[in-house]
Amino acid sequence: MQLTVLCAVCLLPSSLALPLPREAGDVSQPQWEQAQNYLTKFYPYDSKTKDANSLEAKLKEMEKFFHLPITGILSPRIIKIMRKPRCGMPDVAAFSLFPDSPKWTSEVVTYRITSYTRDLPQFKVNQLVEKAFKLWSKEIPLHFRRIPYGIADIMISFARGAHGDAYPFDGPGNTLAHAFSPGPGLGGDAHFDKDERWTDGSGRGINFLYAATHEFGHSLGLGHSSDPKAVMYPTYENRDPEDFRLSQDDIEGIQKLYGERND
Ligand code: RSS
Ligand code: CA
Ligand code: ZN
Ligand code: ZN
Repeated sequence: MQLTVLCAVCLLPSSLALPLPREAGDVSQPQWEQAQNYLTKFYPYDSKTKDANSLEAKLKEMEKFFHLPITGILSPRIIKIMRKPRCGMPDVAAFSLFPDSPKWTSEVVTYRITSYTRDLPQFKVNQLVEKAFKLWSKEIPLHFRRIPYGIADIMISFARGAHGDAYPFDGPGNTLAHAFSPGPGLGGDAHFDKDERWTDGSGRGINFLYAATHEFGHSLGLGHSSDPKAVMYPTYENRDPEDFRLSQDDIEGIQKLYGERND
């Protein structure tokens, strides 16, 4: 069981040949060294050729990923992004699984919603959770069953700040939610930051159906995808949450774990 923010233990290739160009005067030595470590960790190889590549090429991949001008030169702007807390998955390949590919082994997986947000009526949250699970169960031979009390495989809650696991939420914005990969105890559980403004699509705020579908992808064993069309893409910004469906990449990822639904 791993939380998405701790989901990859990176074995770093020693592919660092050339040092990274930096904007003269703007980037200090420690920042420059940290940036090189960051790039080696999160961009271990070329996303197309899968070969080890230079630090400059890694930086260009990162700039591309964050839709920044592609310069290959380390700037204070890119350092700011590196400093933001982020998931430990490399931003390469399309879909990804957690190490050891944890998954649910029973055909029926239970869930329980233990707390709610004030932003949406409870029945609406129940509906959207059901809908999010359906998006996944349409593709795989699993059934999701809601239980009203007791311990479910996937415990779902809204919480703010420190909430009993090692990953306190951070107030409005930044991290919106997190979920644990399949397993006992916290495994599979999905937590949503109560400090966000949650919406069913009818008002401004974070689309709960979208976030729930993403989190349940983690609860089922999917890591992040580098495909910007995938629901398992790591960021909410620039998504179109009003009209979304699982992408081919999400479907391939989940079917790799559970196989296809045959009814
Ligand atoms: C997950 O992977 O389960 C969490 C993911 C999420 O919260 N992603 C952050 C995000 O997109 N936040 C949007 C608002 C902040 C924008 C600033 C830049 N930034 C669940 C989503 C996909 C439903 C990732 C993120 C983006 C982030 C951050 C995290 C700044 C911390 C700080
Ligand atoms: Ca937050
Ligand atoms: Zn939590
Ligand atoms: Zn995620």
